[in-house]
Amino acid sequence: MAWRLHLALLASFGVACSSAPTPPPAPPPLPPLAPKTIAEGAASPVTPTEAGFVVPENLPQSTVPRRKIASGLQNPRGMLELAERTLLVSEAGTGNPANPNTGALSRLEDKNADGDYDDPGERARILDKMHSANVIDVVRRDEVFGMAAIARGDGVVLAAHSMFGAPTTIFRVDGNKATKWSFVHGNLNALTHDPKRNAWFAVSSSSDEVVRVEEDGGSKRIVKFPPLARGQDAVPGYLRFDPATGDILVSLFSGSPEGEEGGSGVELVKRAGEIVRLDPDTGKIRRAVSGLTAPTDFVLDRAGRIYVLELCDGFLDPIPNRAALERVGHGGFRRFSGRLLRVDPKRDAAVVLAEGLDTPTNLALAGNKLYIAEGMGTPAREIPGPTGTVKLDGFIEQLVIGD
Ligand SMILES: [Ca+2]
Ligand SMILES: [Ca+2]
Repeated sequence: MAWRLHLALLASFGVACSSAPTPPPAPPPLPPLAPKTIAEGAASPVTPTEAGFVVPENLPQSTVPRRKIASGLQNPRGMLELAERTLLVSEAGTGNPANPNTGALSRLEDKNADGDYDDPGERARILDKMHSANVIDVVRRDEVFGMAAIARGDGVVLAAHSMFGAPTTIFRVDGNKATKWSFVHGNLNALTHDPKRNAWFAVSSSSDEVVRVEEDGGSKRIVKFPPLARGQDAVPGYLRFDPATGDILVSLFSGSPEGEEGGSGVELVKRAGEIVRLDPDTGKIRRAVSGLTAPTDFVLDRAGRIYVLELCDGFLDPIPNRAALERVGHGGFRRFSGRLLRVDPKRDAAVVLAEGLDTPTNLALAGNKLYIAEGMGTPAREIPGPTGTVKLDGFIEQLVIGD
């Protein structure tokens, strides 16, 4: 996950700009977007095309059946289908400070072909004992950091270990082996390969940047996002190359208008999240989709439609201290209220494909199969479930999307 960082940490952990003598200046703030946010009578500086597609409050449903294919995971994040019935999965770990090295990168293989990855001998560790941390003390929400993004491009598979307020180590994965590929300052929550420029880009969530990442270390800032309409940090969480336009699409989670040190931890703003288009050559940003609540990962299909996750529909039950983890509660993000939307910007249309997801963070598309990683937070703590208290579990669901 992405999220915020102390200003002091920001100052200490700014992204290194080893290959760029002068990073481009920060662009001016994006003008306020939704007509509701513009004072009556004021001339709107936003043209309709700049506003992108605004997701309406009430969306039509077109629910697609989904199936749990892996459970008992500890904060599953990045996923990649390596072959039929074989998945590469990163787990951020438990976030338990008493046992801090619980993250992993694993190869899951459905050897008995029963449609799940839960049977004995179906999981092999590629990286083990990776550092894992819960940021309750900083953000008062149950969020775990550790192994995160997985991405493929240019004939290689990369996986990132990305800590809150610390540098990121990127590994190259070959079969059952992972070797260090790069080491970059900044919390790189997602990676994407751009075949047009033959470059790797990443979001540095805690510093609101998109950076170009080089093998063997070093990065170059492409853009630093300005604050959103209510002054909150943009918090870029995920990004994908768009082959149709050559742009990089970036989801902006939207931070708290109080900052992470103010408020109780649940002041996040509903429907303030966006997906924006970034031209990495010029740094120009345009809105593609707005009106999203806490958008996390997204993928594009061949028709240019965007499948996007919303982490939850509300922010409640903050966790003032670790002892409060013992209480049944949502822990900052309303459990089992996440959604998968399909947005078709060309047709100005959006539909709900799945709801009731439990804090979904990552998506992976393979053919017409979509994988969703869910269950963020402290594993086994008691949380409100759809029909009563359940134990928090990390799991992956799969659904099949139509043409
Ligand atoms: Ca199986
Ligand atoms: Ca099974």
